[in-house]
Amino acid sequence: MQAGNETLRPSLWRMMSLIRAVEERIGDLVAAKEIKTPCHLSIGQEAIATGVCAALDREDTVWGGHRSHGHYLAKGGDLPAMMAEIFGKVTGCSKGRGGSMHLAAPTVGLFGTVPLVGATIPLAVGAGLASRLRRDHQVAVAFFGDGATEEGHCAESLNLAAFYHLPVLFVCENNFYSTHMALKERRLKDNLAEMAQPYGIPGLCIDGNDACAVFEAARTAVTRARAGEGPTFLECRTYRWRGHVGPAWDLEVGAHRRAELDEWLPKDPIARLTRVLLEEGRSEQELAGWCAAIQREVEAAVDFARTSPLPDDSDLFRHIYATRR
Ligand SMILES: Cc1ncc(C[n+]2csc(CCOP(=O)(O)OP(=O)(O)O)c2C)c(N)n1
Repeated sequence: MQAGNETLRPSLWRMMSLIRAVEERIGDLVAAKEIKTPCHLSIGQEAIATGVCAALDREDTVWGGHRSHGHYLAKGGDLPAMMAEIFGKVTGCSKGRGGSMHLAAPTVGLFGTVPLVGATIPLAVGAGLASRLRRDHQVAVAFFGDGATEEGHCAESLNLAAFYHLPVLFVCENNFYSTHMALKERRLKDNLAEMAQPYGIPGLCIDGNDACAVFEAARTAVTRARAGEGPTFLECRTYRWRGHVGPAWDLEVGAHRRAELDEWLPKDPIARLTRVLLEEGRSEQELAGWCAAIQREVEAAVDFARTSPLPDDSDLFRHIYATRR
């Protein structure tokens, strides 16, 4: 898609709005205790999954972590199957065994979301290496948080990807927190994009709340990767509105939380694109119609999940690799 064309911005807007609506609904269902799996919401960060995935082909692979409802949906994962997974139902995308943190949609290139912090990074590098060996020009994307950059294998993966010019995008969603610890309590300098430099990887720091800017940066990186020119590191700056886990706003966590929210809420990536669409001549009514369609889609997914069966006890040992004793 082209950033300037007529379909890109509405489709980015719709995807961000879908992710927001789905996660707000999940948040309500968690609060009502209807959903039991831990849920890490990405509300406020929707522009990153949306912008990056819009720059990918269906065959390109994506690896997400514990906060990956947005990655699953933006890559084209089936919403009812995700909702059923979160409800623990047999119709879920991981057969109800994984819950919110273990999503998969292999037919659209999402081979797994992995809650081990930083684990997406070597997995994407492995996928990039496989693509290089197959010579099929598939690009692999690792989504990870700022906390994941502190894992040792992040450095090893950057080096390997750089050395072999692998078709990989390292997408760091810098929301400035690792659980409740702020970046400035963990690092001397706030310079994540620069960590790509010693490996000879281009590192860009971009506004992670601007879906069009994310898309443009990802598109350039994808073109580079497909041409055999190697990986790119994108640091996308954003802020997580809700708590580390669960729907609460976490106002009691950290002295600066209220002030930070006051600074970041007006930078809402959806409101920002809404303003652009209205300036371009879309009407409030048109956008309200898109919103209503999204709400209907979300409710249909919740109904599907609610009415799906739970896995049967006799199935407990299926789909596992260990031998039964
Ligand atoms: C290897 C490992 N260490 C610790 C944890 C516990 N843990 C879960 S999420 C998280 C914070 C991750 O922060 P970040 O990577 O910035 O992602 P964010 O939650 O901000 O999206 C931690 C420490 C874990 N899941 N895996």
